[in-house]
Amino acid sequence: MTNQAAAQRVSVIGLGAMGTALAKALLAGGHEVTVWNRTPARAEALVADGARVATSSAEALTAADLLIVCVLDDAAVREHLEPVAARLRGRTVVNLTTTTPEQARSSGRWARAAGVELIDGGIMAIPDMIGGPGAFVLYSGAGAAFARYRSVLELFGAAEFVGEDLGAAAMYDVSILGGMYAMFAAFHQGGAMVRTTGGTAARLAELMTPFLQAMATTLTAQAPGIDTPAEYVQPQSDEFTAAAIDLIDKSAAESGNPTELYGGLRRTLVGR
Ligand code: FVH
Repeated sequence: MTNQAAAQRVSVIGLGAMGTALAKALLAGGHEVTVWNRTPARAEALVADGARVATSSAEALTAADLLIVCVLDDAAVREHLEPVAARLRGRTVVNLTTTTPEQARSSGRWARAAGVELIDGGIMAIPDMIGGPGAFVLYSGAGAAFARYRSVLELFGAAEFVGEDLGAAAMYDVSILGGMYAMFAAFHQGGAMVRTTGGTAARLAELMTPFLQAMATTLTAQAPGIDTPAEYVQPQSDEFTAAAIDLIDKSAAESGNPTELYGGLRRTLVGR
């Protein structure tokens, strides 16, 4: 990835697997990076790459204009940011810690009161992917700050701004992950089902993968059914979809497998 951002002073708070990858991407991009981690040993490896190590979170949080926070959870974020809120006025915080949408909005309330520009982010990548072509990160919140720092944030992967509502990035994030887990659950259930016929999950994977890839390309065409339902003519009737799901449910029951997955799918897709 090429990135021509002017060198910025950036602090990274949290050097777990993901925070370390983010700090490395910033250093590789030529930025002046201060890092802090609760367990100091994790920061040492980054010194050789050019990072400066802060001795406290407060020091790191006041050492730069752009603050990247990537710790375990919302409680850890608050533990370190709220005590120094008064010293963060005018700075931009990009919180890449996974939170719920409501936690992100709640952080927005203290940030507004403190004069901090807050951007919430959802990372759609694992640490090894950071800075590579497949990685993307969802952002929401302070749009002007996002525009200002976009080229820095693009060092992590493609930067997708999804709205000024601070909860938006987290909501897109959990929705995408929900799609992934629904697919995994259906594969695990299907694997158990085909094994009752002498088949294998490995063979199912071979056959299911290209079919699901093709089905994924229909999501955009289905979106108006959710966004503007009054104008949408669905290609398959609810009766057809309900009957198809009932057939899967019956096949699961006949093979001695659980059926709760399909009841939920049916209620979501056809409302009953
Ligand atoms: N790793 C991934 O694939 C996912 C991709 C999607 C986004 N997540 C989220 O990123 C956050 C950090 O994840 P991580 O992979 O870096 O997690 P760990 O390697 O377990 O590191 C956790 C760091 O959090 C620090 N920490 C925990 N509690 C506190 C606290 N109370 N105060 C300060 N820091 C805290 C921990 O410090 P230490 O244990 O080394 O002292 C690590 O730096 C996370 O929200 C994922 O959901 C990653």
